[in-house]
Amino acid sequence: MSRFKWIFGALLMFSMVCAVADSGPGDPCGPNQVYDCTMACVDVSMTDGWSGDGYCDDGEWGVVLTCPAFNNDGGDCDAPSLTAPGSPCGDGQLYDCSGNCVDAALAYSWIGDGYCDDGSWDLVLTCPAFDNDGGDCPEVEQEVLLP
Ligand SMILES: [Ca+2]
Ligand SMILES: [Ca+2]
Repeated sequence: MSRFKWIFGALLMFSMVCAVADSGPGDPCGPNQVYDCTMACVDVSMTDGWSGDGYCDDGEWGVVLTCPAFNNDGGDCDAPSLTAPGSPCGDGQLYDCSGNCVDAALAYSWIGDGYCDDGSWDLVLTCPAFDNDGGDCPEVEQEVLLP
């Protein structure tokens, strides 16, 4: 009898493990709740209402919908905009950090030249695509290092 119970228990454990493994993003995890792409249990209203709302839900607002189960957030997180800083916009030209089409050679010659190009001289290079103007501009937020 005890052996039978042990087998039954093992089978129960096995089926529970399988049930958990079978769950994936989009599957229910409670009343009106489903798993998001990180398997976090969130309200259905968030996954249904936020998919395809024009905002990329990659975790910034607490819900991650960037997976096939949510159709990659209804397309909200598709390829970066065509005006992304550093993207080419013509012959020898690229977009600066404000989305203006500027001369690529000029932009690159200004990166790290010691002047902070935050728009004062037309070009805006203060974004990660240009390594924050090669370090010409002071960081807005300095991390305070504690001794
Ligand atoms: Ca969205
Ligand atoms: Ca500069």
